[in-house]
Parts: sequence; structure tokens; C-alpha cells
Amino acid sequence: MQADTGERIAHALDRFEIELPSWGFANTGTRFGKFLQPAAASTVEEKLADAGQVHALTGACPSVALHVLWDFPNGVADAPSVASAASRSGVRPGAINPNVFQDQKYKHGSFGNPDAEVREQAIAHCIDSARIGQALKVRDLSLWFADGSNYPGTANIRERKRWFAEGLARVHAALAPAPAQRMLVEYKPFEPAFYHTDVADWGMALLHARAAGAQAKVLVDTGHHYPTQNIEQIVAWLLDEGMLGGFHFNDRRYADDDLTLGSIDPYQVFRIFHEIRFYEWETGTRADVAFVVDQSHNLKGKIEAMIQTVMMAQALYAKAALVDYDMLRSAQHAADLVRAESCLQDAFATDVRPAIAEWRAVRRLPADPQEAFRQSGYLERMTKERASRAVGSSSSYA
Ligand code: PSV
Ligand code: MN
Repeated sequence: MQADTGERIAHALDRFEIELPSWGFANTGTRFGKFLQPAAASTVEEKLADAGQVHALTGACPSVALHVLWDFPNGVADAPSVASAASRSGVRPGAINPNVFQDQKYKHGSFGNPDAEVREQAIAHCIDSARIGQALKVRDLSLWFADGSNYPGTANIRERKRWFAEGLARVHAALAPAPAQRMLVEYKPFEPAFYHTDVADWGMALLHARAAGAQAKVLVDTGHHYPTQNIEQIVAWLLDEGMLGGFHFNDRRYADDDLTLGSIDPYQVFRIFHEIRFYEWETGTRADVAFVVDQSHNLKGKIEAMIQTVMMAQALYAKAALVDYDMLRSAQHAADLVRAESCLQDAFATDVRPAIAEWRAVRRLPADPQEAFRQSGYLERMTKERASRAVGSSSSYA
């Protein structure tokens, strides 16, 4: 272990922030059903309050990503009340996520819908969402499209590609000038569409983002890849192209499973963090990348699972901060394979818990955020307060 381990970890954690998703605190489920939690949040105020708990205990999540239809039922008119609810909870509004997948009109797509009127409505919703971002002084407009088709021959793939390009360019034109606003284009190979998806992979997202304008970047959701895909290579390429905008973090075993970060493959997350830090070390520039959690826990307690996620993210980021880059680079150049690989393996194998505990103590954070949450009585209080409402609520993410 290197002598300055504690210092390197403290320095890394001081700058490590990860945004929480408002929708991760609401009752959610699978398409087969939902198991309701009496303490689950059902208003944006409650989601922000729960996120505030996670931030207070971990010190790492000052902002909360918001989903427009679920959190701003009245659009931009809700911006002031959301801003004040956030500040009452000790957090600030984060990325704004338009929703062009839930309404009945989007049955055959949004930006790629064959009906021009529906395309217009989807674009207008994204432009309104950009205005919400401007009202809240939030930088990222985070776009995900469920568009696609289920059967060969039913959609004109090239025509839809051009409709997407047109829609994205129009949304880009509505952004506040840089650096005030960015738009992130997220990709996903399948689900809900099972034959073709309009923005299915990082190449499609990259081409669309490039064509839309300079403030458009790609968003990598770790759950949105085929099994065995090398996500850190995608990350390295997007960094090198100056096109990596941010992440949605979660873990997966089969598809987009929304599992807790690091629960299946923590080494994968470590390798992603490593690529980012290695880029920063080599270029001497900070990667301007948003880290956001995108997980909806159906079975685990929501706040507990979110604390677990943030603690895992901090631990893996801390491990990535221990890679010896001088040694790595010289070993790579000398094709000293085992020595190069050991640089990653040694860092990953390091027990970072004592250094993280020390970092928490210095910042007056609880030594064990999970235990502190259990002791706080917050969950019991919320269970009592929210129980009567939550049982009746069954709509998605709200
Ligand atoms: C879609 O699977 C996704 O990853 C998008 O980011 C959505 O905004 C989010 O999940 C919540 O449905
Ligand atoms: Mn996502």
C-alpha cells in the first residue's frame, strides 16, 4: 500500500458527488407487480426529504435528479415550490428528465412517432423541461427515449433517425447558452421496445449528440448494455472524444435490472472510475461528468438501499484513487502485463474502510451511515406518517 493512501482517499472523496434520483424513493415495481412500502415517498417534497437524509448521512449527494411528469405536474409553474422543498431538505435540484414515454400518445414513439403532431408534442415537452432547468438553474437536461418497434418491418428506421436528429436539434436550440445548460442523450439497447430501439447504443447517442450541437453529450447508464459489453472502454472512448456527459449508475445481472451499484460486479464500477481518473491524470483536466444513481428498489428499503449505493460508490471511487499511474504507464509502455494489471488489482484489493471512516470523522459524518440511519428513527416516523396514503398509491414512480 502506498504511504499516502489516507490522503489520496480523502482528496478523492472531497470531490466525489453522486446525484440521487427522486424516483428511487417512490413505490416502484416490475411489470408483474409492485410490493408497496408504507414509508415510500409519494410527493416530490417527500422524495426530496428522503434524499436529504441520504445526503446528511453520507455527505456525498447534494443534488436530486427530477422527472418532469412525476415531480412537476404543472410544469415550470412548480419550479419555485420544488426549489424551496429542496432547500428545506438540504439538497438542490439536479438533472431534469423529461418524460416522453408514459402518456398514451407515445404508444408508437415520441421523437420517432410516425404522427407529426405527436412528435411536436414530445419536442414541446422537452423544450418545456429545458425551461424548468433554466428556472431552477440546473445544468443538465437528461433525455431518454423509449422509442422503438417490436416487429421487423413496422418502422422506417432511417426516417425515424432523421426525425430524432431534427427533434434533438430543436431541443438543443432551446438550451440556455453554455455553460448554463447541457443536454445528455441516453441510450438503451432494448426495453420497452423489443425489436429495434431508436437510440440503442453509444454510437447512435454519440452521432445524435454531435449533430444536435456543442452542448449535447452522451449519458452512459450502466444497466443499458448487453452482458459482457466492455463499458469502461466506451467510457474511455467518450472521454477521448470530449463527449462523455454523465452516468446513470446501477448494477445488472441480466438486463436493465436496477440492482444496487456494485452488488453484482464491483470491479466493473472500479474500472469505470479508474478510466475517468486515469484520463484526468494524463490530461491534467477534470472530466466534466455527472454521476447520478438510477435505481428503483422494489424489494429493499429505499433509503437504506440508497445509502448502501452511495457508500459502495464512495468505496469504489476511493479504491480507484489508489492506482499508481506512473507505474501503470511505465508498465503499459514496457508491455509488462502482470505489473500493469497489478496496478489495478492492488488498488481494488485495498481495504479502504479505515481511511473512509477517518474521512467521515473529520467531516463530522457518522462513522457508519447505515447504522446512523437505523438509529435515527426516520423510517419509523415516515412509516407512521405516510402509511395511510402509500397503500393506496399504485402509479409508477409517484
Ligand atoms: C430507462 O430505463 C431509464 O434508465 C431512464 O434513465 C429513465 O429516465 C429512468 O430509467 C427512469 O425510468
Ligand atoms: Mn437511466
